[in-house]
Amino acid sequence: MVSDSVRHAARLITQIENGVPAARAVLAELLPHCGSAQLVGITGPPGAGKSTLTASLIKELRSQGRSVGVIAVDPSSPFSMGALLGDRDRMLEAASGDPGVFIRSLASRGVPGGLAAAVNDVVDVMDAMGKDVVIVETVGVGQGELEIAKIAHTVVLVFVPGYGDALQAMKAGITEIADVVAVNKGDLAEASRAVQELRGQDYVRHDPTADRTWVVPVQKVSALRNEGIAELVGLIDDHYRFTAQSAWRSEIERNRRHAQFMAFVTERLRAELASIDLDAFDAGWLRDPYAAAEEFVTEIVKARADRGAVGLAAK
Ligand SMILES: Nc1nc2c(ncn2[C@@H]2O[C@H](COP(=O)(O)OP(=O)(O)OP(=O)(O)O)[C@@H](O)[C@H]2O)c(=O)[nH]1
Ligand SMILES: [Mg+2]
Repeated sequence: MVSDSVRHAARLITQIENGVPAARAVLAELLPHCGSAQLVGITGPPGAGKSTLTASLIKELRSQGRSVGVIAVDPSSPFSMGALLGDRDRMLEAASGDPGVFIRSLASRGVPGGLAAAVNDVVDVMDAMGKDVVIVETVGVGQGELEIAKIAHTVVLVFVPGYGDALQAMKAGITEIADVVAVNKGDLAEASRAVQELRGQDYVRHDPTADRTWVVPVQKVSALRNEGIAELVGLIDDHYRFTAQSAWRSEIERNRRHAQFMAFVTERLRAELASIDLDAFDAGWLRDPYAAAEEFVTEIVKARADRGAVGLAAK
């Protein structure tokens, strides 16, 4: 039995995905009910075991009586579609009809306002539904992981032993985004060495709002065998509590609203600009498109400044 609220949420998420304007009014109504969910990002290279780990996190969190929302962000390449279906199977098995779990995948293709904003919107939906923890799984290649870092309270980087060339990139990723490192496939022999090597590095995260640092813990897990999962949840919770001891956590909330604001402004301006009839302008844009563009933007900024609004240039 699917409850009405789940049905509403599912419909709203589809509207968000398709950029249906009406969704924004509903989201605005949800906002006062947001802010209590703990947001966890799971990222890492393809095949690291993120989905398997998410499935075991669901099980662990449920055994602690905590409700869970999951957003699986599907990279746009068609080849990943099979993997995604596999992901969903694994997660659905973990959820198997449990009303305390709500899982949605988001296709990164063609979300009009951009994927990061859509993920933020869906996080709000799950937050307003009362989910205690919302997990966002993305493949950490390129931009995805940086954007997720701005969405989650705690980013778990899933590391796999024996990745060779990827190691350096992973290490860069640790310093940039990881709050907690999970060395997955701990059942494989190489895992212990990877854990030792990473623990020797003492990665830290700087609280952007206060003069203090968080030492990034490295936890060995086996998602497949459900080992180290309770410990990992403990570390995620430790980090979440740490963010509450300064303005760090509210800074994360600010970043999420900022991403939504910017995404919408960008989308709206793009639509407005597309409807401009350049032939009605003087021909300056034909001779020097950049200078004409600069002048055009300056005019808009000036118009805002003239009426006392904070200008775009007011940085
Ligand atoms: N030995 C071992 N294999 C694992 C473990 N966790 C996941 N795997 C295997 O690794 C493969 C990839 O797992 P996924 O969970 O799909 O990895 P993913 O990071 O979600 O992959 P993408 O979403 O495609 O990027 C699967 O064959 C899993 O069975 C583990 O703890 N130990
Ligand atoms: Mg996956």
